[in-house]
Amino acid sequence: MTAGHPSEIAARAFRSVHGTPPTGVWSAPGRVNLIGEHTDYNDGFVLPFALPHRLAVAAAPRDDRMLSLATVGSDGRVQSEEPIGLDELKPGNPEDWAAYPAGVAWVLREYGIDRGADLVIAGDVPTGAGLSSSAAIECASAIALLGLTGEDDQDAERRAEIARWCQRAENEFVGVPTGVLDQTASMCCVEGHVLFLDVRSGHTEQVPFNAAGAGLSVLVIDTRVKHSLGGSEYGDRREGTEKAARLLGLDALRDVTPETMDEALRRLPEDLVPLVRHVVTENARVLEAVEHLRRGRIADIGPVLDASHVSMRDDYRISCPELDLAVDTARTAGALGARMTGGGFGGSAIALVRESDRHAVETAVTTAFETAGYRAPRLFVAVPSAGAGRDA
Ligand code: GAF
Repeated sequence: MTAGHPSEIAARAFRSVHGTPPTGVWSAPGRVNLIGEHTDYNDGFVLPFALPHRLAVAAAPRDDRMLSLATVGSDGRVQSEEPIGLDELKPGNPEDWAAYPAGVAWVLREYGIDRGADLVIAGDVPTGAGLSSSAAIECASAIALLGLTGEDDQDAERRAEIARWCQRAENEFVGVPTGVLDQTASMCCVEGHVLFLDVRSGHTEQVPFNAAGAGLSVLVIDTRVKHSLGGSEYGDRREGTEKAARLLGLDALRDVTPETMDEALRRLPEDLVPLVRHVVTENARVLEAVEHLRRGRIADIGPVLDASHVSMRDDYRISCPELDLAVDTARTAGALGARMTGGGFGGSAIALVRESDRHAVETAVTTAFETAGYRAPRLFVAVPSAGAGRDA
């Protein structure tokens, strides 16, 4: 990525594309999910925090009900799309990266935000890394379009509502059947905290998370195996769990608890059993992790992270050899716990490490990837950062 903060890069690119400064610049973060995977679309619990990596949107209004979109690539080059009329927006038009901001504009029209705009986008959230670059672009676009109407500084409730609009853009316009985890993380996370979200009730709790203060780090290991949720695997898992809920006569698998799980599993066809077991035990693990964090006992979540990975690897079957190698190597080298994060099938793992062990863990993972003949992983320490907001 070109040097500089994404907001500055977006503002600069805006000036070079349009010859005038933007009206404002808004940005939204990527996320890691500490725990609670594939629970969101089952009405369950999740526990993400926002990354410092952000997608920025420099924007100005237009009077002709057209939307113009441009993006700054990692080489600094600006790619501009032909402006498109708001009435011409429909799923499939436009496609690729432009579908994300366009999908948001398409959804927002239903809520009375129906004015054209010039948007120029830049960011440093790694794409295809399972770190929610899609949600970041959606949320940044949404708050930019709202900001152009004069609406900034949304309260928590409004932010959650905007997250749901962005999820709709992803589901209905882009065509990917994700839950609401990523968009809620991007909109609602607060610096220095993890966000405990009960998807069913919408209840949120900001739980303080100061890993550095406890001598710990959350190390992100981006395997650089491209993860995509557009393929059939994500949708298959989602359909499987929804079918299981239907067969059990429940609204969602959230209604199965560890106490009622064995009885529920006995009533299901064999292929659905591991899927349900993952969702039920993962929800319980989120609750356990939150309990530790509320008491400030960050190190105690290590074994919970480990158990989560095993469940995703063996029951939900969404890991891959590179993620397993990252997790196993990190643990052997001293991590207190490790798991893949996000949708799976590639992307990133996280490892909770003592700061004093971090270097050893990083070296072990890098060496293991080299020995296995895998692409070099990208490693960085994730610090809970701010949610979406106006930058300029
Ligand atoms: C992806 C999806 F976008 C989320 O909604 C969630 O299901 C996650 O995978 C798995 O927990 O990030």
